[in-house]
Amino acid sequence: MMPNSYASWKTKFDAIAMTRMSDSPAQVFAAHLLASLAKLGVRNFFLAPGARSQSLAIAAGQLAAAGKIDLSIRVDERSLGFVALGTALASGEPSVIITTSGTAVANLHPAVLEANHAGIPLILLTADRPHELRGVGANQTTNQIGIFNDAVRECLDVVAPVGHEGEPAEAAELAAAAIGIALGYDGEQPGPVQLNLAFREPLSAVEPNAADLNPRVQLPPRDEPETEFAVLNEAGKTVVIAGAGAGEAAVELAEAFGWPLFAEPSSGARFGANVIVGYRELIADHELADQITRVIVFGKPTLGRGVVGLLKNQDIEVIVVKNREYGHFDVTRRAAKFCTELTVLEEPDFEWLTAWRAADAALDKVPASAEPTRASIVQAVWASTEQDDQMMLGASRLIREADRWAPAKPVRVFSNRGLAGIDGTVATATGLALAEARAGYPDAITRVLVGDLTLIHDAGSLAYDRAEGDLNIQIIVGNDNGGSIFENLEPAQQLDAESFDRLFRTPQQVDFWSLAQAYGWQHILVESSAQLDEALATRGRVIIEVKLA
Ligand SMILES: Cc1ncc(C[n+]2csc(CCOP(=O)(O)OP(=O)(O)O)c2C)c(N)n1
Ligand SMILES: [Mg+2]
Repeated sequence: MMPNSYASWKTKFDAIAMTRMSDSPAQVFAAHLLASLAKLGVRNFFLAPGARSQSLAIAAGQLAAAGKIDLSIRVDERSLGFVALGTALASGEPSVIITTSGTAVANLHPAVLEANHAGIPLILLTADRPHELRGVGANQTTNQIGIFNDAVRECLDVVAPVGHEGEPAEAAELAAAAIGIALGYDGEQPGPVQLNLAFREPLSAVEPNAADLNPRVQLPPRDEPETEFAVLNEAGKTVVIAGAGAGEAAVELAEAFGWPLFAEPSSGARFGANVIVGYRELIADHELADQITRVIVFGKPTLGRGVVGLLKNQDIEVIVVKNREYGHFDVTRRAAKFCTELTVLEEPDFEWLTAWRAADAALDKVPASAEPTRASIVQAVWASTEQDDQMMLGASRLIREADRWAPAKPVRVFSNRGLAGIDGTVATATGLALAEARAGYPDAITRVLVGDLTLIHDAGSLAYDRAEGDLNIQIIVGNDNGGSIFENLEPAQQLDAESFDRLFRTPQQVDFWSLAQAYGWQHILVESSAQLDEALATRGRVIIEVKLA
C-alpha cells in the first residue's frame, strides 16, 4: 500500500484559529490523539525523548501519571521499537511508539519490518517539521513519508495543527483509524501503522492535561476475513507442520485425525500427544518420511531444510492453512489448496501416529553430560519454565537445537521469525516481560536463549527504565565465541580456518561480566549442569553465561 498524500487528513492548512484552547495547537492535538488512543483501550506506550515530539511526550506523561496508560522510555529508538514489538507480540494489543524526527524514525525500521512480516500491531507516532520546513535544509528533517515503504499498512502525513476547532475530533478519528488498521479490522493482516505528525511552534504547553479529556471516539467496525473451506476426502499419510504463529489450531487438527505434528518451538503448537519431538532427524533419515503423501502447513516454518524438502517433493500434496499474522506460506509454490478451515472426511488412522511415536521414542535422548551442551541447555530451560513463564529464542543455532530437543510442553515460547534477524532479541524479550508483568504475573520469569553475537548485537537494550519495576529476565547466552551456525555453511569447508573465522564466525572478545556490571544486571558464569539448574531459579535481571565448545 502506498502512503497517502499528505493533505488527506486536513485541508484547512492555514485556517485561522477559531478557538484557542491552549497556547499550543500542537499540545491540544497531541493531548486529544493520545487520550483517544487510551480511551479506546490502548495501554502500552513507548517513548524516546526528542524536541519535535515534545507535545506527545507531555501528553503521554500526563496519561501515565493518571494511571491511564503504561509508559516505557528508552533512549535508543531501535531498541524502543523492539521493546514495543515484544509487548504487542505477547499482549496482542497495539503498542504506541513515539519518536522525534530524522534518524530517530529510521531507527524503528528493523522492528517495523519484523512487525510487518509477523503481523504485529504497532502505531508509530513520528514527529516531523511542518510542511514549509521540509526540503529546505532544516535541521533534523528528512523525508519521513514512505520511509518504511510497504512495511507499514498505512502512512498518514498529518499537517501541523493550527488551533482549528475541528482538530480534536480529527485527532480522535485518527486514533480510531490507526487502531483499526493496526489490528486488521479492515480484514487485512495486522501490522504497523505510521502517523507522521507535523508540529509547528509553539511545540508544547502543559495545558490541556490529556488525562482530563474524555474524547468521544469509537473503534471502526471490524470486518472478519473471509472463511475459505477446503475439503479433504481422500485418505492420505498426512503430517501437520506447525511453523511460527501456528497456534492451537494445528494441535487440534492433528489430534482429531491422529496425524503426527511437527511443531517448531515457537509455533504455539508444540504440546500434546501428537508432537514428534525428533521430527528433524526422522524427516532426514527414516523410512516413515518416505511414506508421507500429504502435509498440512500452519504458520511460517523457517527452521529446517527438511520441511522445505517435504514441500518440494512432487509426490506430496501440500495444503496451506492461511495465517492471519504471517501471511501466505508457499515457499515451494506447490500448495494445492489454501484455506482457513479444513473439513476432513477420512477416518482417523492411529497406526500411522503410533509408528511415528515409536520412531521418535527410539531416537537418542539428550546425552547426559556434566558440562552443559546446547541440547542440555534446551532441556534445562524447558524443564524450569512453568505455565506463567515465557521463553524467547534468538535466531541462529540454539533455536534449531530447541527444535530438535525441546519436549512437548504447553509453555509460551516466542521468537522473531518474521525475518529471523539476530537483532533486537534482548529488547523483544524485555517487551514480553513487561506484558507479562502488566497482565498480572509480576513473578513470572522470561527466559531468553541466545548466542553470544545475538546478545552483543542488542547489548544496548540491556539499558532499562527503572519505572518498569523489577522484571525477571534471564538471558541465557551460549557463548561459543562467534557465529557457530556458519560452520554448516559451504565456506566452512572451502576457506582456510583463519579466513572463515574472520569473514563468518567473527569471534568476539566481549567480557559478559563487565557488560552486565555496566548495565546493572547480575552475571552468573555456569560451568556445570548443576550450576545451570541453580542459575535458572535466579530472580531479577541476570545474564547466565554458558561457555560452549
Ligand atoms: C540482523 C541480522 N544480521 C545478520 C544475520 C545473519 N546471522 C544469522 S546467525 C548469525 C550469527 C549468530 O551468532 P550467535 O548469536 O553467536 O549464535 P550461534 O550460531 O553461535 O549459536 C548471523 C550473523 C541475521 N540473521 N540478522
Ligand atoms: Mg555464538
